[in-house]
Amino acid sequence: MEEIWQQLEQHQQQLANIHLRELFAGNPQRFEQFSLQICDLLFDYSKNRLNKDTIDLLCKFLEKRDFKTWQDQMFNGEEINHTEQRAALHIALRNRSNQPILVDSKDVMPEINTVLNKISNFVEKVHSGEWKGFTGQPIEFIVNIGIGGSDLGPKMVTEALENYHHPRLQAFFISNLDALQLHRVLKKINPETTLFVIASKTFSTQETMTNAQSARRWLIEKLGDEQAVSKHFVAVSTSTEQVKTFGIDPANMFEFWDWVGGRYSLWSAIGLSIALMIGMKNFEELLTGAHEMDQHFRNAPLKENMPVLLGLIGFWYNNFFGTTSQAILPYDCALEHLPAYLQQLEMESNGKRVSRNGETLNYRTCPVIWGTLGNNGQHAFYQLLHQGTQLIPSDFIVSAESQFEKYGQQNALLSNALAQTQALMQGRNLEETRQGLKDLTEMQVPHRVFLGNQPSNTIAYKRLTPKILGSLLALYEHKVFVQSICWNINPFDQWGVELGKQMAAALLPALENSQTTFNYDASTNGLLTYLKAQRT
Ligand code: G6Q
Repeated sequence: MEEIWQQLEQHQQQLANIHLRELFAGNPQRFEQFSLQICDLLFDYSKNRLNKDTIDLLCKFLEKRDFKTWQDQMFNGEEINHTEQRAALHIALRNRSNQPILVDSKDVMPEINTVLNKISNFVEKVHSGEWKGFTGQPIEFIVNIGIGGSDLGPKMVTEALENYHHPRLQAFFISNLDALQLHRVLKKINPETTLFVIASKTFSTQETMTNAQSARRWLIEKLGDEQAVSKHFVAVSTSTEQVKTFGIDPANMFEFWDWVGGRYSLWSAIGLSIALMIGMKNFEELLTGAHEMDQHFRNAPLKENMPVLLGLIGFWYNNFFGTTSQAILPYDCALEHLPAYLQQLEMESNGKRVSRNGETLNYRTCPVIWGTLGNNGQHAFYQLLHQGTQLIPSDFIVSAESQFEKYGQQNALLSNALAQTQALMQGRNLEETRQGLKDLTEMQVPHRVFLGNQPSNTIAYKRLTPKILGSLLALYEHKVFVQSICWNINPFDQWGVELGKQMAAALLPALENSQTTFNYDASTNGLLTYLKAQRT
């Protein structure tokens, strides 16, 4: 084992029995020392089981993993996604400096700007009412049909920025193969005023193509003419051929490129639904926020680098404290879908068991990412965080102001956010419990004890704007990259989703034909028999 890894293990043993309370008691400057303000975000990492030596050692570890070289390779458009032979250049999509970025010796910035202009013109036409539906009505409903990276990002951002929505437009997102989701949307929209955005990098994803075909049939049924499709369907894809095959005019297609990974694609034309809903100016603000975080990530020293610290702290718990999950707890209703978005970003990127070279890893990689709006979580699963048997690091994401402050509820929300991180950190020991709750019987006491020492990060900001959201998302993207370097894995592929897709294709005929006996494993045979019987 590497020497630095051993040093980290030894250092963990020194810290293992020190309570966070002691760390705070011993250092009145702990907040100043272990917090950072960048891109209108405050990152307080003082409530973590670490000291200055921990940060020194973790940064040394990252240097030994050639972090700077990997980072340069990513920013320079090199083929760091080696298993798919492509670059991972989401940073180019929001490169507001416009400095050339080369892929295979070609500057990608001109084509990025061309697509941004095309999006901008289209958004303007939809907003002004110049773009009309088949019967001459302006658009009122934007329906994004996509899945995975072509759904989670656009949906999360669109819903987070509801305050910025164009007053005439409403957005819906369809991803699931279950036709119920499609049905729920179709009954709320008017075919004459609906624009379907078919978002798919490959334009061959089963879920998206199936929903898009059904939506197309619905539209033609309702408007009575196949010609209507060109006024109500646009495509976002890397594949002009597939878009043509589906029946969408390439003039109504917004392009992106194979070096944009699905879960990193909301900054590309995949963000068309976002731009339609919040307007181009605000979409550009989102890009600017991400670009500023990119610049910080690229240039700040490791110990003052927010994504680096966020990544290293996660690595510290995962690989030295044996934690297996990470909670994401927004105290901002606008970020309701952030935990689901981060689940994909982190788990699809770093849920890997072999190194870049294909060797089996003998350490743990990505933890399970989970969470929900923090205030709701308090009345549901926080019990386990406070008194369960597992160490679970949490990210509290806190907005100082509410987007809707009319009735003055924000102080109560903030007091809860702060109290939770404080309670997780401090706990209430046996003595305090006995003293504080005098009427308790001895039997009741242990049930009221809180050990504390549960770590958390707090990321806070004034109020969610497109720019702050852009910075926040880029922060997590780069955190994932930092951890991939710690674990020596390729975060930009996702081969783990393939096997199930192939098996689904192989099983489909058994569901479609009249076969009643099957030749799979006993469980699959039994389930097929049951499900087919229910349907007849
Ligand atoms: C993300 C993944 C995956 C992808 C979906 C949709 O990084 O690649 O979630 O986004 O499978 O793919 P298409 O955009 O090609 O339909």
